[in-house]
Order: sequence, then C-alpha cells, then structure tokens
Amino acid sequence: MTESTGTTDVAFSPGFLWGAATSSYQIEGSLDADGRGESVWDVFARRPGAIEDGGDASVACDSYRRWPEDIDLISRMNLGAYRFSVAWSRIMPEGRGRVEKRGLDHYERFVDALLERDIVPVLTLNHWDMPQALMADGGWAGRSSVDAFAEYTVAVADRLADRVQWWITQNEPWIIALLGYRLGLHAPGIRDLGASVAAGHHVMLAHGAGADVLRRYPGVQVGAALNLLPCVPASDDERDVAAAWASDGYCNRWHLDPLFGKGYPADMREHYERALGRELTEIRSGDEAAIAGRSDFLAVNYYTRRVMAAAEPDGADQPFPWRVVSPREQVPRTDEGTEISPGTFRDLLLRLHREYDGVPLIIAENGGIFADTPMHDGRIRDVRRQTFLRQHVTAMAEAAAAGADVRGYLHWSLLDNFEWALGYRPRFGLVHVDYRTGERTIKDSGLLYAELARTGRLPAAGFLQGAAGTAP
Ligand code: PNW
Repeated sequence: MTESTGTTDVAFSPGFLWGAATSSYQIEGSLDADGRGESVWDVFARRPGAIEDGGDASVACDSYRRWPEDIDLISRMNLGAYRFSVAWSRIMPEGRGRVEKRGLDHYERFVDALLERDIVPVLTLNHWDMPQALMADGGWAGRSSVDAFAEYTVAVADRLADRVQWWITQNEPWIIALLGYRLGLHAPGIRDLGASVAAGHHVMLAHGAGADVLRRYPGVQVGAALNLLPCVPASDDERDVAAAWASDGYCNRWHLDPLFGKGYPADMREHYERALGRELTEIRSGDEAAIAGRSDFLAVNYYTRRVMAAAEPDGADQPFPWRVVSPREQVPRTDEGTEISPGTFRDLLLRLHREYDGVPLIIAENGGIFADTPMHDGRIRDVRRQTFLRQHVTAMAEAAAAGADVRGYLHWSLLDNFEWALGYRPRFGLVHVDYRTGERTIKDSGLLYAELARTGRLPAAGFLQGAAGTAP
C-alpha cells in the first residue's frame, strides 16, 4: 500500500465521535483540593531527576479549577466528544474503603456540563495516577490491586454510569508495566522484570473486574485503551522477520489476545519464562477467562511504528532476542524524532478489524510533539501538526472505507500538558497553554480540527489562509 497523502476525501457519518483527549494528572493541578489523596505520581515526581525539566504537576493546566474554560474550548472547536480521566486518589484517597464525596461531586459537575453542551464524555478510570496507599501491597505488582480497582469502579459508576456511556477501564497496560515496573521511568519507578509481568497481568485482570462492575449498568460501553506499536522487520531476512513478530507479541498481542478471548500468546509466555527463569505463576487458572469477552470496543492509542531486527547474539543486555533499529530509508519524524507513519495506522486498524472479529474501534489517542511557532497576531501556525492530523485522519478514513468499524477519533491532546517524565517541554495540544498565566489559545491545528469536526470532512488546503485568528 502507498503512504497516505492527506488529500483523499474523507467523509464520516454524523454519529462519528470527533473529539480530543487528556488525563487527570497531566492537566488538573490542585493536588491537595477536596480531600485528594496522594497518587504514585506525586511521590515519583519528587525523586530527583525523575522529571526532565524538574517540573511537577502541582499546577499543570490548572484544569481542576479552569474546567469551565476547557469545556468552552471543546465546544468552540465543535467537538462532539471529550476523553478525560478521573483521578483515582480523589475518589479513594486511602486506596480502599472510604469514598471521597467531594471528588465525585467534581466529576459529576464536569460531566453534566459536558452533556449540557452535547459533548459525549469518554471516561478513563485509570490513567496511571493510582493512590499511593496501594503501594503498601506492591501497587499493580500485587494481586489485591484488582479488588481495589473494582471498588473504585463501583464508586465512580454508582455516581456516573447513568449519564456516561463510554468507559475506558485502563490506559495502556503495557506502558504501566514497562515504564513503571521494568524501566523505572514512570511511577512507581520500579525496575524488575518479574514485577512488571505481574503488574501488567493485574492491570488486565482489573480491566475484567472493572468491566464486570460496569456491565451491570444499562447502556454502558466498556473498553480498555492499548497503545499499539506495530513492529516491522528491518529487512526481509528471516531473522529480522522473526524478531518483528516476536516483539509484536511483547508490544501488542500480549494484551490484544487475552482481551479478545485468545489467551496470552504462547510464544511470548515462553520469552518471559526464559527471561525470568521461572513459570508465570501470577497468571492463575481462570484468569484468562476473567479478562476475555468483556470489551464492547477497543480504544486504540496510536503514535508510531518501530523497526525491529534480531538481537546480536553477544552484547545483549536485554532479555529478549530482538532490538529496535533505525529504518534504512529517510522517514518523516515529529520534532522529538518519533517516526510519522500514517500508512502503519491504516494497516493497524485493518489488522485489528481482521484479527479481532470486527471489533468496534475508538481512536483514543493519536498525536505528535511539534514545536509551536511563536504566537503572532494571536495565532500559532503549527503547520506540522496540521499535516500530521490530515494524514492520520485520511489513513483512518481509508481503513474505514476498507471495512474497519471506527466509531470515533480523539486527538491527543486537547491541551499542551504535563508529559510525564518529560515535563512541560513537549507540546501535544490543539490548544496552546501559557504555563505562566494558564491562558489557552487555539492553535491553527485546532482551527483546522474544528472545521473537520463541524463538517465531517477535511477542509481544503488553503482553509486557514487569512483566518482572523479568533476561534470559530
Ligand atoms: C501515552 N513511551 O503515553 C499516554 O496515554 C498519554 O498520557 C501521553 O501523554 C501520550 O501517550 C503522549 O506520550 C505514553 O515512552 C508515554 O513509549 C510514553 C510512551 C508511550 C505512551
């Protein structure tokens, strides 16, 4: 297939969800408000060197207080959906037991305000800010995290399931396990392969347990968000092809297969058992059945692909027989060096459609880091983000035309925000945030997206020429 050019005509049905996404810890600030308990990220961010620019999330976009402005922006951009997350430690400050009513009140006001504007809420329950209190039992590495998550789900669903239709239980089990428990680059900062396997499995079990809770409420749609990272071989050499397939097991199949009833893939289980020198006793009999068959849709977070080659037989300090290499050809990249590959996005959506029984798909994240041009006449001319958006929306339209059941697209992100260990430097927003004043400005990419959301079509190339710089 050829690369998407961003010029194909796209047309989506009126019911298609055009929206944007954020998460609680990345935008809210107000870490002490309304009885919020500490989260693992509060503690992790205090470690010297944990956050690249030394920043913290105590203010971030100040959205815990400025949320009415955020909703105005969403509405001015004609978006029909908004993905946000509930901060777990605002609801269960001690991790178990007591429910903090003020936290629930906040999200109820927020959801009601979205609904008043006809914006469909897409609610994520765990976007990484687990209550610190749960670390006493190992956090996600401990099996009791599953019950804790189910308790939290009950608390939120009892309050909101009568008005929120779309629920995402977990955001990116793989990133939680890999960055949080194996590489120590995210909270809780653990470096232990065994803990990482256990954590990943418990996040998956928690999806199942949370889904069991949510499915008791009529009309609710439940899914998990996976960051899918297609792995392509560096060459036709069969060792590279095998390496790409094996690493696909690590990044993608390890989560996809159990969600959709195929169980954990045997090849990847062997890789883990070899690397750990033991059996995966954390995966007990009955667990796979408790994960499977509970997803009404799949939430897809797509950013990039990676190119894989067989690991060198000697100098491998990593446990698996594959390695990431640079592509041989010149490839387009974001301003942070991530490869831009819309054709991979299209192929991924079609693969999911084919291999997982035509599962309904919601793109829950897609975006890129692009440095903004300085503001001029009140406008931020972020041309590269516009191109990225056009290319990926076109690729998605191609996948839909070829049969993939794509129900919505939620761009990452509505706002520039706290990008975890990278701090505030990387900007992902359709809306610029001035971190000194909190002021928000819709970027040109946001204006383009607003027109797309209004019409269901990509606007013509010259669309923004002469735009006044005011929001539509
Ligand atoms: C996702 N990695 O995170 C998250 O869901 C968002 O919260 C985040 O802001 C967004 O992508 C942009 O990065 C990831 O290092 C963070 O591979 C890091 C990685 C992957 C996903």
